[in-house]
Amino acid sequence: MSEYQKLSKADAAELQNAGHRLRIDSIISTTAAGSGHPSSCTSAADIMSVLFKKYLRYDVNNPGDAAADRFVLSKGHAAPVLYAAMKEVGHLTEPLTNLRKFTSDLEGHPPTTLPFVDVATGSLGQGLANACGMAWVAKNIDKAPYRVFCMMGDGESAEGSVWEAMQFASHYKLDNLCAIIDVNRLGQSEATALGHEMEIYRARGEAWGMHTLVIDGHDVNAVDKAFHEAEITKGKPTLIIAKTFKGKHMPEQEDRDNWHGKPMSQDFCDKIKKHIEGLMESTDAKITPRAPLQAVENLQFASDVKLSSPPSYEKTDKVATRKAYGTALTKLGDSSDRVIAFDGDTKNSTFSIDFMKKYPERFGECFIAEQLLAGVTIGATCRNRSIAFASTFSAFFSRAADQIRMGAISKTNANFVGSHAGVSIGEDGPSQMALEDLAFFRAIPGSTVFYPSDAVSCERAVEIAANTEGVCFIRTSRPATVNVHANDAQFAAGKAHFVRSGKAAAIFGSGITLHNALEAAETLAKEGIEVSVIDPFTIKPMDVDAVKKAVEETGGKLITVEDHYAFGGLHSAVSEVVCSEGLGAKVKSLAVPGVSRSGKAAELMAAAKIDAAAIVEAVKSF
Ligand SMILES: Cc1ncc(C[n+]2csc(CCOP(=O)(O)OP(=O)(O)O)c2C)c(N)n1
Repeated sequence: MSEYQKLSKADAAELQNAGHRLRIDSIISTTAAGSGHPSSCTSAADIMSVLFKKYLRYDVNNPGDAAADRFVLSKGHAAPVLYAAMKEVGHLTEPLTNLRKFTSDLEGHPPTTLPFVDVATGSLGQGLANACGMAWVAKNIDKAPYRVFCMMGDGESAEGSVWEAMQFASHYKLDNLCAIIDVNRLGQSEATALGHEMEIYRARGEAWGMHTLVIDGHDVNAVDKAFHEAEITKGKPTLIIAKTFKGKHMPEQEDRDNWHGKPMSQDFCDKIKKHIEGLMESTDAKITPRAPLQAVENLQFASDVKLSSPPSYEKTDKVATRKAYGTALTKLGDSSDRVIAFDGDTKNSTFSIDFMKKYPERFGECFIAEQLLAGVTIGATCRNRSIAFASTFSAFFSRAADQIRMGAISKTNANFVGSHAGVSIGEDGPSQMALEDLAFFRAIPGSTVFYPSDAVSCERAVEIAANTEGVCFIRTSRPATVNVHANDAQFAAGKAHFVRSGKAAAIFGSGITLHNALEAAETLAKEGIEVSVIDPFTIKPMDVDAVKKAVEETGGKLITVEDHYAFGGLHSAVSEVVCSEGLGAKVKSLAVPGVSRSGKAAELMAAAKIDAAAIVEAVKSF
């Protein structure tokens, strides 16, 4: 354990001066932009100075290198102080006055287009879960000594997701993680609930299992000592709770309400700059950031991860797609030790348990904390460190909608697998049924939405998702169903399968409703009515050629049948193609009309009119 060496007077002066330079740069850049959050930057400036100049290990010319320590600015609105820090150490040469300009990557909140930003932040309360994912991967997958730091605001800490993340960090003994709360007493519209009640923060941090330190966040000596202690603390993550003042060293703004998110006028800017320059001590000390301890291989996005063996089912096997997910994930895990999985205490229902049993060291239990689950998974995949899958009941991903939305902004490659879709889960009732999930995941930019209908296609969906960039969502079903596709069937995103062909109508079904459609087709065939039954495989992208073919062959008689509410799912996807391609077709929608209830799956599907009988009726009433 290395002994703490107190800062020399000269080094302390230099770190203090650097803090002042970060303040000045944050104020100047936000004044130039005419918007931004200078007062939120100035409270954090001294902590940023010590962290970026003395503690973070990175190559200033290549801060995105895999070996580098990570920094997550969870209070993303303080982006100017992060840019100022990267300028201070010599990385950023672009004028900070480009802040918030359309032509610059110095966006209002940190974007992942900057090499020193791994996850987009700005929706408060999410950064720590991302940081947990990175630290978990560092420890368990990379097994490398790089560390992860995360800076939050005190207002931000009202988010429950912050404390979910601490619970995860302490459960997994992430001693490579250091969280910081910049307790500047003020939020956006008023003071925070706790103000400067530092002992209450301490008690909370300790209660969540963090090695908790309360310090004066403007005293560089105290900040330095705290970062040292975090570095040598083993077995526990550290939480530094720093008492600071919003608008520190801005004489007319410091510790005053109503200055959040307000840039200074040029006049104020000039005056404050002069004032802060007057506080600087002369020193010739030079402090340069430390290099990483150990090289770590940079990884590209993998696009060649394969199932270790192809699907092998008997035609008559009845297998739920959720079970096939567990099988496929395990097979992917055989092929690549970068495949990892997280779950939210539903692993025996989603079947991620199968993966956990074979690869326990690559499985992370997030417990019943879905925002954490999504945040950790997004953090774990960044810089291509892993191919990560998160699973829970699909309904519960809605709790993490904001994390997933932010994941898209981060350009995440995280994969989300939602089981227990629709009314076909049966007796558990509507609280457990996902009926909006397709609409949500389809709306995410760059997403791919898989809805496999049997075990064979589900295994392939998992394989394709692992190799597909952007957010992938796989919707799995609870009931066991027979296999529709041959073991050697070929699958691709945006490639539908005509499972049956006929001219009376074309029925698009996914998951359980594909089976209902096939049952209906049998019934209709007995009456001499032949219909097409189409398995789209992906609801996004939708196979345009398949929709065109269905329209041509049936004279424009299409039916979509889905175990989902009527808007944003399969009907929307098929109708979008009909509209955008200018196809002459009527698209009848069979979808769950409203809130369901407990009952047998067959009863609930009949009540929702998405069962075989309803499909027969829809075909006949064209
Ligand atoms: C989830 C979320 N809710 C609300 C906001 C709007 N907002 C931006 S900054 C802010 C206040 C943040 O206060 P604090 O965390 O204490 O940071 P400070 O600026 O004081 O350092 C708010 C409410 C947001 N960005 N994200």
